[in-house]
Amino acid sequence: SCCWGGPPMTMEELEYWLQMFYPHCFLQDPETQGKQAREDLPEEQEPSPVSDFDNTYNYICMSAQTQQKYTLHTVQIIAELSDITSEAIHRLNVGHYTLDVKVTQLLDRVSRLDGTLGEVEETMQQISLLTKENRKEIGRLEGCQKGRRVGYKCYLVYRTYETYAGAAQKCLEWGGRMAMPRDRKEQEALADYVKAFFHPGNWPVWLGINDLRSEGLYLFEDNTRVTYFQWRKHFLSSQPDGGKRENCVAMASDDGDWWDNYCDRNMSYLCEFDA
Ligand SMILES: [Ca+2]
Repeated sequence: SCCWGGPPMTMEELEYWLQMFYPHCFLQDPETQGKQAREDLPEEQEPSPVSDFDNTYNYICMSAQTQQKYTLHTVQIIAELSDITSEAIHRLNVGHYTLDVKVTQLLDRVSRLDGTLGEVEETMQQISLLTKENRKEIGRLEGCQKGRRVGYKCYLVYRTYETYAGAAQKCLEWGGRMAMPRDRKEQEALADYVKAFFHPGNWPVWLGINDLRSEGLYLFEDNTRVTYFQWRKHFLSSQPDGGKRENCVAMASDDGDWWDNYCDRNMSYLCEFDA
């Protein structure tokens, strides 16, 4: 007999147990229970219920002859499966090789693109540098072409409004520096130019002079000391009068006099260029 009447087991345990001790028995799926054709089974071995365990499942036992037939069939299926598996493994291998080649090609392309990108970046840096140099060259040319030449330098007014620091930056970008009238001759030429430029208006324009580092000690933008001054002198308002609050110097366009101002005030500015 192959009938089982022991304590409850899980389905897996039961299947394992059956295979170990009753290899010619198998569990019958409840779906097909009663519908399955019985022609392979000898009549004397009708399926019997598992009374003490779970009566919704049957397990079926086969005669040695039927078992042989089933085993042969299984071997055939395994052989077919083996062929299919080999074919699948072969195709996977081919696929893997193809992917490997593609990945290598992609890595190669990425590497070449990386190189090209590097070259492009270098070129752009060169262009940017050349653009800056060009702007400086244009600035220098404009400084003397549009501005006023005084000895070995040219002054040029820029009408856009900048803070003192902004104006200093702009003058450098134009290839020059903030205007630094160093003596009476330069001061008078500059005053004349600025007056003519803004006539008939009167506007303040930044010069490259400040006492930012030390109150009352006036320095040019190149950190040299100012020795010639053109402060406005008037009984109502004598300059400089801003103390530590006003540390940047602007020229009034009507008479060329100097006034101290808040450095963050926005106004037109003067640059100078080498002639
Ligand atoms: Ca001051």
